[in-house]
Amino acid sequence: MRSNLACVPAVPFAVGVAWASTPWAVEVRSYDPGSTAAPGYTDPAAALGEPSRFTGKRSGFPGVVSMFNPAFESDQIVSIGEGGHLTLRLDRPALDSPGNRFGVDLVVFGNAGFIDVGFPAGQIGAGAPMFGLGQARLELSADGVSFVAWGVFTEGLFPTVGYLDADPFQGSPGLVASDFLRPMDPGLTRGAFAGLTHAQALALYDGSGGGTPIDQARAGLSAARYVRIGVEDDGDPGTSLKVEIDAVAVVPAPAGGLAMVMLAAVGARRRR
Ligand SMILES: [Ca+2]
Ligand SMILES: [Ca+2]
Ligand SMILES: [Ca+2]
Repeated sequence: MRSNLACVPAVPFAVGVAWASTPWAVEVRSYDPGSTAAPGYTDPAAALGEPSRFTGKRSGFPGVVSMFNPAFESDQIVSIGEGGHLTLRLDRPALDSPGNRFGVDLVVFGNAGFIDVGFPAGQIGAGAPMFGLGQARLELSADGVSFVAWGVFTEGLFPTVGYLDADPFQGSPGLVASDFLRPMDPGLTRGAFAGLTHAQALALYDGSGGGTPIDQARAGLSAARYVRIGVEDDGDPGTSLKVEIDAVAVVPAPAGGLAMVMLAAVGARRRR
C-alpha cells in the first residue's frame, strides 16, 4: 500500500516553528545599562513579551498606553544609556518577506510620545512636539554570534497605542485592542502628525499599535533571530543619551511570502 505521507509536500521545518511560537522577544542574551540609563529602569526582562497596553497601575496613575501617554512602569520598559546595549532573542525568526506590510519585518516599541498641547483631550501641537525621543543603533543576527548593522533608528515614531477606542488618558482599559503586529507606514513623517487631534492621528495609525518599523532588507538579512540595540557614548559628559525599550515584535510573514523567502534563500545558496 502506498503511504499517504508520500503525497504530502515537504513542509519546511521553519513553518512549524513559526506556528508554535510567539511574535515577541523571549530571552535576554545580554544587557549593559551603560553610564546614563534611567535609574530604576534597568530590568532587561521588561523588554520581553508583548508591548504594554496599560500603564501606571503600580504608580497610582493608571492609564491606557496612548500616543500621549507612553508606558512608564519599571517592569514595562528597560533603559539603555551611553555605551550600553540590550541583546534579545526572538521566539521566531523575523523574515524579510516581500509580502510584509510596507516591507516591514520587525517593530521596536519604545516609550516616546506626543506632547498633548490640549491636555487631556489629546491634541498634537504645531511641529508635532514629542518627549522621550532617543536614538539607538540596531544590529541583527541569524545566529546570535555574527551581527549585521542595520543602522540608527529613532525611538519615538511611532508612539505606542494600546487601544483604538480609548481616550488618551483613560483610566481603564479600552475594548478594542490595537494590532501590534500591523506595522506603521515608514513613509509617514513626524510632520504628518502636526496639529492633528487624537482621532485624526489614530486614523493615520489605521489599526496599528505603532512602534518603529524596521525593514531588515537594509541589513541584507533574510532571517533575523537576534536583535541588539545599543547607544553610543558620545564622549560628552554634558549629554545623557538613552533609549527605552518596551518590546520587539516580529511581523508575521504571509504564508506565500514565507515560501518566497525560502525559495530566494535556496536560490542564493545555489548561486554561490
Ligand atoms: Ca522587509
Ligand atoms: Ca554624553
Ligand atoms: Ca515591556
